[in-house]
Amino acid sequence: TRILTVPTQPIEGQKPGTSGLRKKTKIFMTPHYLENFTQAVFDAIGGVAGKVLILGGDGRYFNDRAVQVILRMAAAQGAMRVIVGQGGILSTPAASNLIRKRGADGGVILSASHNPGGIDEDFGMKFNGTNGGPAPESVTDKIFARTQELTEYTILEAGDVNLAQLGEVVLGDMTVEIVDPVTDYAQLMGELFDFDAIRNLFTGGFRMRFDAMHAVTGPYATAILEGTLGAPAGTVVNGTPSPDFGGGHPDPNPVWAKDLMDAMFADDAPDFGAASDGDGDRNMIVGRGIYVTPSDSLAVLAANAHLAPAYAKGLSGIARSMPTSRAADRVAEKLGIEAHETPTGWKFFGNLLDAGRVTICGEESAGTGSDHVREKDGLWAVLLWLNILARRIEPVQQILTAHWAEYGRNYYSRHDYEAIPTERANALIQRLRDISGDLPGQTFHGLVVESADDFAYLDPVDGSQSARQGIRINFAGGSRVVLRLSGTGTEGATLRVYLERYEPDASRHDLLVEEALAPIIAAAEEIALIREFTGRQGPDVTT
Ligand code: VG1
Ligand code: CO
Repeated sequence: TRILTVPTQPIEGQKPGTSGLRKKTKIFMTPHYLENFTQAVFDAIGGVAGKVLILGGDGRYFNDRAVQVILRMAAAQGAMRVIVGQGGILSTPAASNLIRKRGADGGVILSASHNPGGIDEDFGMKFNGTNGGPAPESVTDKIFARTQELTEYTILEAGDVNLAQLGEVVLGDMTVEIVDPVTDYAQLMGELFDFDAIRNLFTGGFRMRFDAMHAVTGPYATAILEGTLGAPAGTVVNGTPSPDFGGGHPDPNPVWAKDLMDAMFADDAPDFGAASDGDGDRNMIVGRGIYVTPSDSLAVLAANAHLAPAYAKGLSGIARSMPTSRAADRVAEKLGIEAHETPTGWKFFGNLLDAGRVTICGEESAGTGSDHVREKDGLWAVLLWLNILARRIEPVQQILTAHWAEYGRNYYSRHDYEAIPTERANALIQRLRDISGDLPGQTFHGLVVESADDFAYLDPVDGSQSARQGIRINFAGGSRVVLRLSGTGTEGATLRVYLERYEPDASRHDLLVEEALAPIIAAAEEIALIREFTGRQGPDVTT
């Protein structure tokens, strides 16, 4: 084996977004593209010589090739050991767990998460640090800076490593350790939850449907739910990962997981439904005849977490991303614990979790997690729900109704305008920045603006600042609109409009969400001129 030094040039646009670098797969496959970004990551962390890394991805198209390239580059640059999931597969939370458990110096995760996969769809890559969490902005800024000055990279001249076989193989001077992707993760779940109680639930005839959406959680869910917990065979559907996720969007929401919604609203619906995304860090929760919004799920999980062994001592605090509904804040208030509001993206929770300031975190985009790893964790959320259901023996519907009666209901919806011209999206946001100072006191569709700003975050742990994280428009009475541009898309810009109405009165907790939010939607249009700027009559996706 020889080490090759390959001359290269900076490639434009290798800027990590909300969650790593995401591009069309074909872009990632162009010569030097993957290699350049990998080199930039290695350089940004001070090289990989003598280090231990975790490596794996969600199995989407090009995962298998990319893993081999990264292994050869790590070997060429003196890494001591790379621990890879069998077949190059690791879910995002499982990778986070392995980094922590094995005391690794970090990990590379190959995924574009909920974005579709395939040669004509999306691919992605992100780096997680020693705590198991996504690299903070200070590191992603360094990575981006390195992509703009690269002149060469090094790679070992060698054939592919056989990743099908568990065990250790040598690549140059580096050890490649191939591990089962599920084992360590499944063990961790067993430590957190009351598996006996959940097993009894299933023995008692409780029925569930878990839709893995042809993505990475299939093997994890099958092993844990059907294997360890004794759920009947067939509980997990679409459980075999495929490189293009069966041609669908592996995005667990009522639009892309419509089959699950249909099953849960049918006459013979099971008791509980759930789904996860491409890389296994998101979750969707559906009861019989009722969809649980991720924001409500976060609040309910926080309020009931003490029913699971790992959280029996109580929570230190709760964090949510800024656009996530404020339902969780009310739970924190009642529990007398800290509540934090962070910018979108899991990387902003890392410091709070490391410092022990929060135990549970969540995002409106179907992400929930805790201090057990440093990523959101789809199956974790499902298991916490199951643990709660096993202890409360109540339908999901009843748990939600009781929660709303106690805390009030935060009606919530997100409208996405996808692939709109970037200049128009930027202009819309810029205009809101410009007028936000004048909004307070004005009335739109009967709603009085109380405050408006472009959210800026000051990290209370390390003092780092992140500005321009989205426009917040708060109305009197606890309702609000948030507007921001997505940082995970690969085509034009995606405008996200987050709509929230707080309703304390229990006699008004069973409205249709669209009806409950109608005044907020109208006010958002009047303030932000969405139709005019986007040229669209309505959102592409409503969740
Ligand atoms: C979206 C979500 C955000 C989430 C991110 C990564 O980002 O809104 O909450 O953390 O995806 O999730 P954006 O910038 O497009 O709004 V995943 O499961 O795609 O890694
Ligand atoms: Co994901």
